[in-house]
Amino acid sequence: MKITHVTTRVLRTPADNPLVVGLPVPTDTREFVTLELGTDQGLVGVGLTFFGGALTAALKVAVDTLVGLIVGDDPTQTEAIAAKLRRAAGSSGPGGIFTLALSAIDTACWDIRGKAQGQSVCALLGGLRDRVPAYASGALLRPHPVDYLAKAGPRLRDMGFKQMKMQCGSEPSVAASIERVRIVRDAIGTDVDLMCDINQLWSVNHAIEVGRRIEPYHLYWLEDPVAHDDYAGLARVADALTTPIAAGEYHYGVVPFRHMLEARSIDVVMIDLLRVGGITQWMKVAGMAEAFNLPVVSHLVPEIHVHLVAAIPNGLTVEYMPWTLGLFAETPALDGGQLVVPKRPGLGLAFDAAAIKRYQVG
Ligand code: SMN
Ligand code: MG
Repeated sequence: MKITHVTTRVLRTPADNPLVVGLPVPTDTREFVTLELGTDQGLVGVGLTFFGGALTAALKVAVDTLVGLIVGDDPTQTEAIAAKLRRAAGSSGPGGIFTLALSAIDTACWDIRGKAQGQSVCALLGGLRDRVPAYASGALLRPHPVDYLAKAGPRLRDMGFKQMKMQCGSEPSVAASIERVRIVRDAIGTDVDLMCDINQLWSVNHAIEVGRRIEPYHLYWLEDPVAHDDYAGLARVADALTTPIAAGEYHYGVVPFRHMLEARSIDVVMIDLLRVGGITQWMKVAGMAEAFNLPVVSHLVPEIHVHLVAAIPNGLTVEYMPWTLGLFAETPALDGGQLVVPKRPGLGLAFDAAAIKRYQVG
C-alpha cells in the first residue's frame, strides 16, 4: 500500500466548552489543522493537530510539505516514516511545528493500518479494554468564580462523571487557593475524583506550602504545579506531598520523559499526542512509564486517546476535553463516566462535513 495524496484544512472554531453552562461564550477561537491521508488502495486515514496559534497556516504547510516527502511510501511503516521526516526536517524539531505536524501524519497512518487490517487502533495496540474512565475537563477553569464552581461541579457529577479537573494557580493568597479547592470538594462530595491543574504557575516553595494544606481534600492528582522542565523542583514537590503529581503535557518527543522519570518527579505520566509525536511515540512513553510502575493519562483529543489509554496496562483515565469532538461525525460514547472504545476499523472517526463547511478557513 502506498501514500498517494493528502487533503489538509484549517478549521477555526469558537473557543467554547460544551461542559461550561451559564457563562458567557468566549469570543476567542481555536484553529486546527485536519488531515486526510489517501492511499493507492482507496483507504483514507484521518489526523489532526493544533497548538499552532498564529503559526497555524505554517503548521498546515508543514503537514503538506512532510506528506509530500512520503508519497509512495507505505503508511504502515510508521518508524520508517518518522525517521525519514526527522532527517528531512533537519533541526526543526523535536519541539514545535515539526513534531505537531508529524503527529497528525503518524495518527493518520495508524488509522490507515487499522482500516487495512479491519481492526480498531486500540486492538492493533493490544486491545486490553473496551472502555476506560474519563474525567471532565475544561469546565472548572481558573477564571470561573467560586460560586459558579460550586454549581458546575455537581452538574458534572449529575452528568455521570466520576472524575473532574479544576484549576488553581492565580489566586491572590494561599488561603484563597485552599478555599477554592475546599468549595469544589464540598460541592461534589468525597466519592468523586478531583484533580487540580496549576499549569506551571507556582514556585516550588509555594506548591509545597499550598499542596500540604490541601492534602485533606484528597486530590486525585495535582498537575503541573511548577515549571514543566524543572525536574528537580517537581521531584521536591512530589517528595513533599502525598498527593500524586501529574505532568508531561508540555513535553515534545520521548526524551523529556526520561528526565522526568529518572528524577522520580511525577506519580502520573501525562502524554500529549500532538507534542509527543503521534501514536508511535506515545506508546513508547507509555512503556517507559510502565517500567517505572507509573500510570499514564492523556491530554486533550479524547476521541483518539481513548484507543491508546484502553490499549495499555497502565492506562488510568482519559481527559474528556470536548474541544475537538465537534470536528467529527461520530465520537466515542460516554457511558457512566467511561468512554467506550469504538470497534470500527482504525480510529473510527470521520470529519464532519457540516463542521468543515462551517469552520473551514484555509
Ligand atoms: C490544558 C492545556 C492546554 C490546552 C488545554 C488544556 C490543560 C489541561 O493544561 O491539562 O487540560
Ligand atoms: Mg494540564
